[in-house]
Amino acid sequence: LNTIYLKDYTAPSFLIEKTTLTFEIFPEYTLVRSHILFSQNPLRTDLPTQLDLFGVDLEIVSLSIDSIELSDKHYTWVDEVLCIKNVPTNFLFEAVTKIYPDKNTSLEGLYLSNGMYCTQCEAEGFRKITFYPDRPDVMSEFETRIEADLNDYPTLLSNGNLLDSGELENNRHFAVWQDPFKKPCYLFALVAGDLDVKEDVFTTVEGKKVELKIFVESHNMHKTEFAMQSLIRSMKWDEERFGRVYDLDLFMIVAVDHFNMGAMENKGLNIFNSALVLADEATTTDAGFERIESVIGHEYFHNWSGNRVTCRDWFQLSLKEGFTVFRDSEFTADLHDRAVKRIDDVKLLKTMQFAEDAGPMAHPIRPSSYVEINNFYTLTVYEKGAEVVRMLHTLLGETTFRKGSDLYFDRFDGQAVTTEDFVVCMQEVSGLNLDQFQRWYNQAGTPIVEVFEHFDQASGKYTLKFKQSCPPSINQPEKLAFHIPIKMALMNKADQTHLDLTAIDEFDMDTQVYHLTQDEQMITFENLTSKPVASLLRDFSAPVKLVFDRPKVEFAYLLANDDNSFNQFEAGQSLMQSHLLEQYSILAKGGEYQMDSDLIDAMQSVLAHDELSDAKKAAILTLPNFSYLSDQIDQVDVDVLLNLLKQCKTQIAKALEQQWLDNFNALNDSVEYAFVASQVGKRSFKALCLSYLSYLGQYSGLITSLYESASNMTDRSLALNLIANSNNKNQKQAINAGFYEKWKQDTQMVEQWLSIQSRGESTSIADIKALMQHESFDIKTPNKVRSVIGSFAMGNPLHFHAKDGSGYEFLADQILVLNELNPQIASRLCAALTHFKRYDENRKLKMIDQLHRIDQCKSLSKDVKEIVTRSLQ
Ligand code: DPP
Ligand code: ZN
Repeated sequence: LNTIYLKDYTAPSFLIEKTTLTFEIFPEYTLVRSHILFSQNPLRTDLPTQLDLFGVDLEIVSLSIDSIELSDKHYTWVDEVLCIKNVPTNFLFEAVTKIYPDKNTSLEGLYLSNGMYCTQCEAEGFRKITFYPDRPDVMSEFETRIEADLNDYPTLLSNGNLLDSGELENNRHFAVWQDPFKKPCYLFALVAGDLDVKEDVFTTVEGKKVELKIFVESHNMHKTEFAMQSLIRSMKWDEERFGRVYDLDLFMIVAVDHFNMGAMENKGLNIFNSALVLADEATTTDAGFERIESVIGHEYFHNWSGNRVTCRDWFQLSLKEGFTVFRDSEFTADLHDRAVKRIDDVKLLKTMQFAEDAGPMAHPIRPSSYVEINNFYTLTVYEKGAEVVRMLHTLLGETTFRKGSDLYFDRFDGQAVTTEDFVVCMQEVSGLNLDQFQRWYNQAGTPIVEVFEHFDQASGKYTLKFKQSCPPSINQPEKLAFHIPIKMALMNKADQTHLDLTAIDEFDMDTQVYHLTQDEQMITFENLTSKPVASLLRDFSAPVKLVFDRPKVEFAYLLANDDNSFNQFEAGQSLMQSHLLEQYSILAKGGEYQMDSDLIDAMQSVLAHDELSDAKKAAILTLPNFSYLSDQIDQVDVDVLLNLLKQCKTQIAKALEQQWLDNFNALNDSVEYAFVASQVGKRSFKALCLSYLSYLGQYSGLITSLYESASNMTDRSLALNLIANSNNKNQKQAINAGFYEKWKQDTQMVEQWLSIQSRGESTSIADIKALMQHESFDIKTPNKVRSVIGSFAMGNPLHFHAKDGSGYEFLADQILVLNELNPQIASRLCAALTHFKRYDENRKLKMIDQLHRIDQCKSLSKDVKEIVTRSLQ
């Protein structure tokens, strides 16, 4: 395996003045002609004369330099690198290559999706189109001419503005696109297809009219309105909140069914996975609408954080992704319910990213090495990366942070830069020393912050001690102390006021942040009449594990009284978690489950709380999930934990049955559906009530009638999810068959239908295999693979973790098939096997066996090889 290191970075030898491309699309192949003006990079004082270009799966027709054709003795082409020696200082490089998009199942480079040509170039897909310096620090203007059959491909698109178009002989036509902004080739895009277009116009704050176009297959036109409105909201929000104005006259989005990622921010021509753009209330859930809006925002926001200012190299990926995820999460928070958005984000981080940090793929948000960069489009780079930006925002406050981001965009516009460049801007505008903060970019793992408190009634003295540490990760046995912002308040139980924290050295009054920078730090208060209740790490101000062994009554107090919405939620989670972990030890030793009546009381008071919104109630009353809990337990026994969760939910359902039912009935109204925070909150609370009731057996009628009467996909999918868990085989089959019959023409509905079934508690491996035989399944379509195989491996713990190892074997079989077709998708699926350390000995060994079996495959892609090797080392 060839490992690439950050420390080996060198500036490119040659820069590009302009890239001109011609694509001649024919049924059997596509001919790509490139015309590239190179000049020696003035920064390279060693005056290089060797040109290195990347190229993969290309058939060479001709190569030339300054119009002199090269023969194969002029160059070498080994392992993706075409190397031409003795080139002049400035020269024209031309290549004619043949590619075969119809055979391209990797979905990188140029490929076909439902008869439409489209591209995906990030991270290193452009090298499958033509020879090029495929690295983000080589930026160029692009002019692209596309020629294709007029009937089959009436729509021809690329980045920038349309310069020319017209008809050619033989019923062919052409279009020429020009992108005036310099960009790296990973932002290149091309589409040729037969598409309908939804149009609108956005007038920027500067008064410029921007044409907006969303291209879809004609049968999807009725599902484009929401994406269009989301785009308009994104453009407006980025002007208001970040001062970022759109720069071209045209912004296009194209929906494709075959896509490895969610969406791609190509300059002026975003390409989206259909599932993340097409929506209407009949087929899209509340969660789906929110996700679509946020991804439309995310890709649009990349126009500045990613395109205008891009990454120097792929180690800096979090520079654009962490920042852009932060931006899209603020977008959602500003538009909807800030507290609920924060809760959702932190949940994702704690269940998925913390697990990554604790597993074999642990890496800093700026990794120092990789084998295959596609393996680093991770929760760590994205979500933890966003948390690191959020910490900067917390440390600086909104006004100063905005000054920092303005400075960053201004100073580095048109450049390819590093994460240090970003942090330095934040340092300059704030005057804060962020040297230690930079460790967040270089050290992997989730820091642990232990808290100890002591109150002495006689002297009125209260001390709060913080101790930080971070467990070792691969290649990083020792970690240095992090700069951890701990947003906090000390609450006075007697009168609900907060203690005055002005006197604390490390405390910043403006931001309410305590700066933890040492391994250990202590705060002391004198002259208190009673012990305060500490509300720490408010809003989850740092991505750390807070360990604070405190009396349960304090959690109950915070659950009832904390005026920080996130911490109120967190207090409830702590109560549930401690109950579940206590009971887990009892069940693991063969004991019997016993519900804690204090927990029921606490839940009851949440239900009766009149200041809490429906959305908050739903969030607070949801138990920590299987995946999160299994991370808290050493060598978890899957059966014990699943059994525990089931018993606990059943007891909660029983104890509060009348409340769940009353609330369900009250919330189950027939208002006309709208995707607005108040309704979304109602529906999420309603879903929770019905989910608890479903544990009691006698409510299946309620579930089926909700299914039958549902006027929107949120309700319909709730019912379908609960039905998928039930053991009533006949009823389940009838409902599933009916659903498919009704919706089989709608790809997004079929994908959801497959996914719900695959996650169903009563769906066995045999059922999964049967689903893969269903006419709607296709292993070459990533969404289908994710819906069935991914949902099963990540969302069906009961059957995936079957004791006999059959779930693991099944997954390994699929990984081996996909390895040949689409390495990126194969590699993603490996994650479910790599966390074997978490599980009991029997399961652990069976998972390792399957990893070895995969490892023995002779044609293993470097994507899969890297993950498997790291896991087994
Ligand atoms: N398209 C992916 C994203 O926006 C990769 N850049 O995150
Ligand atoms: Zn992104």
